[in-house]
Amino acid sequence: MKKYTSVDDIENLDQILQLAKKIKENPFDYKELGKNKTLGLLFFNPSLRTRLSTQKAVQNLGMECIVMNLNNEGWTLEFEDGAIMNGSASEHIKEAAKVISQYCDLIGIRSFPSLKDKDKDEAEFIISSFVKHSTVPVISLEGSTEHPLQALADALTIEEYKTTKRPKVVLSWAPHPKALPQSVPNSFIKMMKKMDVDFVITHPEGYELNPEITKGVSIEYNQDEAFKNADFIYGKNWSNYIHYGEITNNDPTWTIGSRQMNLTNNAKFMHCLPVRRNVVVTDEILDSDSSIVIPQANNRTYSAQTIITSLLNNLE
Ligand code: AN0
Ligand code: CP
Repeated sequence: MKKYTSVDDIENLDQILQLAKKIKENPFDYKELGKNKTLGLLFFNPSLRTRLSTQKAVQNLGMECIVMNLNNEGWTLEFEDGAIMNGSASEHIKEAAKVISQYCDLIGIRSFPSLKDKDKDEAEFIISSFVKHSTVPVISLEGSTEHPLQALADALTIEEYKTTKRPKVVLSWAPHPKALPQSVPNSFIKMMKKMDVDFVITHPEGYELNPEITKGVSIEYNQDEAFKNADFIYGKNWSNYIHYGEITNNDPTWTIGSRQMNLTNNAKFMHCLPVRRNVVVTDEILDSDSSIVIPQANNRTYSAQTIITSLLNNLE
């Protein structure tokens, strides 16, 4: 593995999941691999889990970590080639990425989409600029179209909690007061396509995601119908992809609660977090035994550690 900015960068998921399980069993067995290595974490947006779990993964590997919030602590960066830099940006990505690469063996970047300029977001403008100008491997800590570390933690969680060989997994849209990225659902869909699961997406009509990503996946507009016999429910809001970045539906009947969960095969409830209680999912579900969002978040450490291990092994 040379970079991890998309679920597409996983060549052999079985191998990666085996490594993740081994790492989770013995997280401190790989301390030699990370010795004298540094991971740089660059955040253009807030984070709780990604920041802390990746730092934890780094500690488990005997590495060092340096973290920077680029939005309010760094120089404003210019990303356009050939820009005349007489505006607010003080430093070009060309210098910044090369300089950071001298301090770090790996670079992780969180950069949410604008949700205004679809073409720029789909080009993963910021992360791909880092990939282009860095001289070390880049990890996405959630980009404008994907959240691949989350998806690997999700895959590991499904592996751990499944009780049948081929579980039914349902990704359900749910309401949210803010316009959110499509990154988490995109990466989750790509991951489910790699796994042996019966996968269904449910969302209101008009909330279709990028058809290149959902190609071949069944879409059920009736949420209750989709939930029938499900083993896993993955709740998540995303903003409209067609009317790009808009909120065109806030129907509270889509809030995931016992009405829908009672239709499932005693399904486990998953969410990447942070989650809005009683908007995305009810207290009743989140506080019940069917919710596995806390162990799911725990798997973020092993997801990050697995990817860092794979990238470091490739540097040797
Ligand atoms: C972000 C999102 O939906 O992509 C981050 C989730 C990991 N969520 C919010 O901004 C609430
Ligand atoms: N799930 C996730 O990535 O959480 P944070 O935004 O808190 O990092």
